Amino acid sequence: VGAENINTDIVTLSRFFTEEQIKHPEASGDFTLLCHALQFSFKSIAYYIRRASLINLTGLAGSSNITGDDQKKLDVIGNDIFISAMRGSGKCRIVVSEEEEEVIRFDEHPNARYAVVCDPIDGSSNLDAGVSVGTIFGVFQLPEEVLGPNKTVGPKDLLHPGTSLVASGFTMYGASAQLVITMRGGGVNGFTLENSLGEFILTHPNMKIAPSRSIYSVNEGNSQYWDEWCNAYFHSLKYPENGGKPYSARYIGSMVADAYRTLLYGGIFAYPADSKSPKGKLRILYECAPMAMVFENAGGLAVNSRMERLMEVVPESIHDKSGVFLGSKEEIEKIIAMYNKYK
Ligand code: AHM
Ligand code: MG
Repeated sequence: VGAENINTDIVTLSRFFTEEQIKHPEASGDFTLLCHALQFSFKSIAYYIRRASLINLTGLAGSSNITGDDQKKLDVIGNDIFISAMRGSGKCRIVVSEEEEEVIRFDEHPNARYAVVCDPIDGSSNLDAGVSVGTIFGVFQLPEEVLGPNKTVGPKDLLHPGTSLVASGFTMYGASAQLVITMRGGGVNGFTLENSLGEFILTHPNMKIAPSRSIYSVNEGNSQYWDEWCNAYFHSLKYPENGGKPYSARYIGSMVADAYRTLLYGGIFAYPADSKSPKGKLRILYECAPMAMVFENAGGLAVNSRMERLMEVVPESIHDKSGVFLGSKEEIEKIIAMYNKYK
């Protein structure tokens, strides 16, 4: 490679955060520091996932999380890494993690302005097979009245819709670690972890999802539990009218990986509520809402099983669940049309 072909002006995630902060001269820098802690947790989780099979991290940890799933060793490690990073940032007051029944408060930082929600390792049933998993995160800014040493924060300070998120995104741990982040009212940017440098590099600036694409992603094994409109919709993709080409099916079983592919290629990702799980499987606060924000900011759409905008759904509890449909604008419009036909 000739020297002239080497890009010496790369945008790292750190540089990106700095440039974002400069755009907001009123910003205190707290958010930037929080983001640095977030990116460190993603790098650490990526590091342990890559070494999992070599250092005896696969298999179960011998405890259960609140949803009754067997916890993997890596689930426990990912959770601990995330919580330590948030505590260490000094800018996070409270965390909700999929792996923790209760909220985690950092009372040693009473003036910290941010609340962070996360699923540290989502899709962990895929871990032992070395299939992609991911971390999903969302950031809320706490109101002034709950800040200070004599104040307390609790779950009620987190029961807000996705429209209140100031930032969200995910990191997929696949062939490489891919971080996707978006801020309220902003675009979506994708970064790739360069392992030798230990830096996330901006490789997918201003990501936009294609308006349509004939790919669907859903656990079709649940179809006997689906509502009629839902079955009719997926049937219509496989048996298009007028002899059109049927859709391709792609389902990894890791929301982050399925969503990342959908973001890049277009199509629809769905986990419907059904008769077996009337509230759906995926969690509103740290799975559905952050993903919905990414998809909307990339020009896509995200709705629940009542075809309501996912970003506006207010969770009733921190682990509340919802059906979810997200993807290309025209693909989501198709399912809304089918729902309305059957209503
Ligand atoms: P988890 O948080 O316990 O890993 O479960 C969430 C995962 C998602 O990543 C994925 O979309 C879904 O569960 C897959 O569920 P299923 O195995 O029912 O298809
Ligand atoms: Mg999960």
